Amino acid sequence: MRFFLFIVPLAVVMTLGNGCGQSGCGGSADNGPEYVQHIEFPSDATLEEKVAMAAHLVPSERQLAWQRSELTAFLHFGINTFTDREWGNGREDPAMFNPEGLDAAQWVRTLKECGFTMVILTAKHHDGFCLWPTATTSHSVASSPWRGGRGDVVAEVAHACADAGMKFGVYLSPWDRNAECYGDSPRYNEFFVAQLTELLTGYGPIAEVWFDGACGEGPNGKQQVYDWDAYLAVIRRLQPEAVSAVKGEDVRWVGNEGGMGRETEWSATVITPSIYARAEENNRLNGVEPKSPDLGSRERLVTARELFWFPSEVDVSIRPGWFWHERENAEVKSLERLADIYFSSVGRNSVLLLNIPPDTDGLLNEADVRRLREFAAWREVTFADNRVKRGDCLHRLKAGESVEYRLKSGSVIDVVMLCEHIERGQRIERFTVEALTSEGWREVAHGTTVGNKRLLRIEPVEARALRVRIDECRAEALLDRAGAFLMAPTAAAAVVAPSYEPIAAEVAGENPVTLDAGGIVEISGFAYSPAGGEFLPETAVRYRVWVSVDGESWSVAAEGEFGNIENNTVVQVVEFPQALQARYLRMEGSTLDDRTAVVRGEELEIF
Ligand code: FUL
Repeated sequence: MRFFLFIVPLAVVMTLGNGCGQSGCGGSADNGPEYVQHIEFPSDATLEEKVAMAAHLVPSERQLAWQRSELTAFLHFGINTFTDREWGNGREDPAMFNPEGLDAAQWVRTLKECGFTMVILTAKHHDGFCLWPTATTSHSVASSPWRGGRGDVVAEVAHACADAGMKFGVYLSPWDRNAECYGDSPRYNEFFVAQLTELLTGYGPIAEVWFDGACGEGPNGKQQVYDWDAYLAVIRRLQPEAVSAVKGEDVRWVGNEGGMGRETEWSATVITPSIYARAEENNRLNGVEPKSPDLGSRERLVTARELFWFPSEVDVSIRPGWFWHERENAEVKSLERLADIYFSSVGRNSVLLLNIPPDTDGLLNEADVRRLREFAAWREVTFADNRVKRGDCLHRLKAGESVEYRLKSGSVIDVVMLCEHIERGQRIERFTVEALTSEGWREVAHGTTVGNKRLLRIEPVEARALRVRIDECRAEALLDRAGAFLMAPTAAAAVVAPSYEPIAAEVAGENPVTLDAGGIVEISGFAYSPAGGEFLPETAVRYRVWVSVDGESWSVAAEGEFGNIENNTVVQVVEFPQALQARYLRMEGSTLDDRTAVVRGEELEIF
C-alpha cells in the first residue's frame, strides 16, 4: 500500500450514501485516499499501483460544477462581426463597431430558454479590439460610435446573465495584433494582466476564463512569450471559482473545432496542461498531444509520471465560421447535425461549448435562434421519458459484475445513458450493454469510457430490461445513473447550397494553379476548400491571387490569410473589394510554416 504515502495535501475522504435514497439500491461508494486534480506517481510505481492511484483521482470542486453544466454558449462578437472576417489584423477602425440594436438580454434570455447554463463572451479576440472600455488601450468600444462611446458590451452581458441566473465567462485572446507592446514580452504580459484584472474585478462572478493558444510576433519582430503562471495567479486570486480553460489547467480543449469528442474520453489524463513549463517534456515522454485519440488508458499510464484531472470541452460553431457573416445565414447547422454533436460531446464525457455569434444589429440572428429552439425541443422530448425504472441508484461493480435495470412496460428505446459517479473519479474502462427482448438477452452496445455522461445510440429495440456489465475497471466502478430513451425525430439535414454562384472554369497548371473561365467574365471573388475538408501540412493558410484578361499580364486581386483554417477547414470565401473583369485567376499559397502550399484545381472556385 505504498501509494498512501503520496496523498496530496488537498486529499479528502468522503462517505457516500446510496445516491437515490431508496432501499435496495447498490450501497455506498468505497472510501479511499483521493487525489484532487493531480497525482505525481512515485518514480518506482508499477503499472498496477498507478492504476490503483488513478482510480482515486477526483475533480476539484470548480471542475465538478463545470462538468455538470454540460451545455455552454459561446458568443463570438467584435470588430470581425463588422468587417465580415474571421480574424482581424488589428488595424481595424473602431468606428466600424456600431451594433445599434444590441440587446444582451435577448441573447441571454434566448440561450437560457434553450437550456444553456453559461455564456462565454469574446471580450477580446486576436484583433485586440476590447468590448469593454479598458484603461489599457484606446482600441476599444470607447473609441466607437456605439452608445456614444460610453458603451460596455461585457457589462451588458454580465448584467443580463446575473438577471437571468446564468453563469458568465470571458474569452480573452492572448494573441493581440493591435497592441504595440505585443512581442515585448514583459511589457505585454503586464498589459495582459491589467486587462485580465479589469475583467475579473469589474463584472461580478466569472465562471470560466478561456485563453486560446494562438501566438504570433509583435511589431518588433519578436515572438511573444506568455507568462501563463502570472495569468493563472490572477485568476486564482480574483476569481477562485472560475475554471481556466484551454490554455489553463482546469479544462482541456478536445482537439478539434468540429464538435467531435473522443470515443474513449478520459477526464483523468496523462497529458500535462500546456501552460506548465514541464508540459513539452512530459507529453513527449508519454507520446501525447492535444489531438491524440487516447489520453488516459492503461497503455498511456505506463510511461506517465503524473496524472491530471483535465476534462474535455468541445467547442464548435453553429455556423461554418465563429463570427457572424450574412452569407452563412443559410448554413446554420441542421438539427440532425446538432443532435450528432450533442451525442459526440455531452454524450462522450465532455462539455459542449456551442458558438452562436450575434449579428451586426447586435442580436442573435433569427436563423440561429430558430435552430436553437428546435435543438432544445429535440432534447426535451428525447430525454423527457426515462424508460429505466429506478435508474438513479448508485451501483458499485467490480470487473465482470453486472447490474440489471427494469424498463417500464412497452418500452422501445434507441438511446442508452450511463453516468459515472465522477465525484469519486473515472474508473470504467470497458462495458457492455444487453437488452432483454422477447428472444432473450442480446448485446446492444459496448464501449470504453463513461465519465460524467455516456450516451449510446443503438438500433431501436423493444425491451423489458437492460443489463450493464463492467468488463474492465479501475478499483470499483461507481455507476451513478442509467437511462434509456427513444430519440425524437430530427428532420433530414437540408443540403445547403453555397451562398455564391460558381463560374465554370477549366483548370490549368499546378502550383500555382490557374482557372480559365473560357472568356472574359465578371469575377467577384474565389472560394478555397481544402481537399477532403482536412487540414494538412501542405494546406494554404495565406494566399495571393492574381487575375488576368489575356493570361500574360497579371494583377494582384487579393492577398491575405485564411483565418483559423488550421482548426476549422470550412470553405474559405474571399470577395474582392470590387468585381473584376478577367478570364483567368491564379492562386499561390503558403503553409503554416511558410513553405509553398499545394493548391489543387478542385480546391478552387471562382464566382
Ligand atoms: C480559435 C480562434 O483562432 C478562433 O477564431 C476561435 O476564437 C476559436 C474558438 O479559437 O483558436
